[in-house]
Amino acid sequence: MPSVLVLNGPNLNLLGTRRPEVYGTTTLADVERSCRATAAELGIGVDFAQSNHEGELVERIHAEGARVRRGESLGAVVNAGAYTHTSVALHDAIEGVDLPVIEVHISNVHRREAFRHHSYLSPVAVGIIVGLGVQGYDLAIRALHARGPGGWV
Ligand code: CA2
Repeated sequence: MPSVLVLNGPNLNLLGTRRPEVYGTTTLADVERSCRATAAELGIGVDFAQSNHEGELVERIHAEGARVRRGESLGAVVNAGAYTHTSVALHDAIEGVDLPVIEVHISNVHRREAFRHHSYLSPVAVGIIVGLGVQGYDLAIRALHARGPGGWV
């Protein structure tokens, strides 16, 4: 059974506890539950992770790239948080291991401050879901499942 990785970056552990006007009231534990339910419905596995450390996110991406190469994973759903707008390292990691990534943002970053308008991940993502709230994670899992191991049809 193939799986997907759902990877969350800095401060997303605070989801649902603060700034509900921007990010809603759903917690990251709720998001994990929802992702697991979606994956179960699709008959795939899910690994769920969050880190506030850039290097740890890089290492998770490398490991998932190896899993994709072995046919064990379909790719990753990545909400890199603020590292989206700063991290050449995450860009290089995704590109370096050729990891199929759906980039997710809960908020519509294009309606927010100008510094959130640029993403280092978008050029190396296979798709992007922005501004649809936490349901973006479930939609992204569905997209990786529909894409399958061989890319878009
Ligand atoms: O909209 C998104 O999903 C973001 O990736 C969230 C990041 C932000 O830096 C990006 O520009 C857009 C921030 C995640 C921090 O989430 C918090 C949740 C509750 C309270 C404080 C921060």
